[in-house]
Amino acid sequence: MLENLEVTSHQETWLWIGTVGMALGAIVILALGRGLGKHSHHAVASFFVCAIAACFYLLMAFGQGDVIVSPNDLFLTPIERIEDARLVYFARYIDWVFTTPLLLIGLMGVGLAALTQAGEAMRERAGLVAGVVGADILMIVTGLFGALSLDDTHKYIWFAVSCVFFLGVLFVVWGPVRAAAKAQGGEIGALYDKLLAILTVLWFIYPILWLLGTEGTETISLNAEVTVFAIIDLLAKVGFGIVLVTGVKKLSEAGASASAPAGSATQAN
Ligand code: RET
Repeated sequence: MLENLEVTSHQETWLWIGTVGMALGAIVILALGRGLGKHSHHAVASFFVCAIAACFYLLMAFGQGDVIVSPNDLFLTPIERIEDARLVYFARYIDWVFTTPLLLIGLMGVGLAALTQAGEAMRERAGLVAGVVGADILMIVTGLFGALSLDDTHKYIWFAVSCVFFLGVLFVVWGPVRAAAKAQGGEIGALYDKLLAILTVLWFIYPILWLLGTEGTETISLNAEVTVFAIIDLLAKVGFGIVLVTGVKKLSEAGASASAPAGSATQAN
């Protein structure tokens, strides 16, 4: 659709809201993370999730984060072929390829906190983290391939491949990582479950929006898509980061961890 080839002022406004929201979120998370002591890595990772997103939102607000994909023969064919051209905010995928692994590492840092001893436990932890991060990176990259596809067959095959990796991520964080979180006892298990529920609900919106939006079926306008992406991005990054950092802080203040020895079953790592 031709109207979806334009960066409108509505989109610009929401991209600026995304930029400012992420920048403010980064500052708030840094402030909340003060006093986290040896758990400060959670605040550092959550800060960078928001800082990275702020930079990519700024790139998009400046009009530098989108590209028009069009048939190679655009200028040699009748004007109707322009209908096949689409505007793609490719910058989203660069943002996500860095930030989604950091979000998952934050979640798994809570769930796998007890697996810190050298040897078997550490190897199990490394295996789970590598599996989730690998699948997540492929989910984003293949999603980008789909977004850049003009041919519907290519597009939906890439979408399906991306969904398979998404299900792989969910399988691990709902299966073995959740079991390890539960094994650490009540409070850590409860924090993990809360973070997992927030992450799952929000992350499911991304493929749905992709399908409804200009990357997929063009059921909703690019304006609507940019608006909803900005809102769920803020919730998935700033909202998730705040719940993570305040949750870990509460646990460490309650003495569930701070002075416990490394590898203690009650340590929120
Ligand atoms: C894509 C493409 C099609 C299939 C699937 C997707 C999933 C994307 C997800 C993105 C999460 C992004 C987050 C950003 C943080 O702000 C790539 C849309 C499954 C789950 C959490």
